[in-house]
Amino acid sequence: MSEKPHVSKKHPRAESIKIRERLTRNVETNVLALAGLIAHGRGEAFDYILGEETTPSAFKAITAAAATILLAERPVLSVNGNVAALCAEELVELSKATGAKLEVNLFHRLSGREEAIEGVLREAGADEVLGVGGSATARIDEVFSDRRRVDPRGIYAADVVFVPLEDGDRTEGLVRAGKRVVTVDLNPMSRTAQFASVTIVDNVVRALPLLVSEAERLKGSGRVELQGIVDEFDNREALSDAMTVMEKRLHTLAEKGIFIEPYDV
Ligand code: PTJ
Repeated sequence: MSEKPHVSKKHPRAESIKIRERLTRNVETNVLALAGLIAHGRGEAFDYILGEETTPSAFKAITAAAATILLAERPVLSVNGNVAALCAEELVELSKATGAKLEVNLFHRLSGREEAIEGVLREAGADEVLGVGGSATARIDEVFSDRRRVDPRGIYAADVVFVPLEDGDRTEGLVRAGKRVVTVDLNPMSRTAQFASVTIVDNVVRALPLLVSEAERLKGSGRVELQGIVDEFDNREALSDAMTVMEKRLHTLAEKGIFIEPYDV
């Protein structure tokens, strides 16, 4: 086990360091792929530029995401190592609030990882976890990585798939296969962010609790109201807003050059 460094609560990056420690521990338990650490670093860089808070347009996307999942007939929440490490409880809560199934689907299908992730989800309260071991027997031809192997009861049959913190081509493949895709991605320029039906440009750590409470709030609503929310949402606008927030923030900071205040030790 790696040693845990002492980090003062007053450290200005204490939260971010705690999350990194959690991810590192999850590499040791086989939940997180090593590449997951690199993916997180990329996300953090975008979060820094975004201002590390949920923007109003990300919140709109969260509401549209909740409505999309609630409207689905066969929704599935796809779980990889990073989201399992960061938000297992919220994924289980979202699954219970919406009736969506949980399926492990990995880019790096290394031995023991699916079972390790299943363990984390079950510990967080999941009753059923699809996609583990021999159960990923179906194949989505439109997807070009190992992620094409899916559970026939889950992603294969799904009409809506939630794929938070995702890599490259899969979203495109799922959309080509006729599914609606909801994602959370801090990089509004990624292929996933660009091809999804609903992209929440936010950190999963902030977005998932909000998504659960929006799903809880909306679950008693009628289909017409939910459909209205979905129809009103425009992903192009959401991505454009996220990029504009980043551009404006960089512009404001660029005018100052030095903007960080020293902190009291
Ligand atoms: O567990 P596996 O084997 O399925 O692998 C999962 C990873 C994430 C390693 C794999 O899918 C991958 O390599 O992903 P990418 O291509 O690095 O894409 C991850 C995307 O998520 C990038 O656009 C990051 O900016 C974004 N991201 C990283 N951390 C966060 C994030 N978005 C939201 N919240 C985060 N905490």
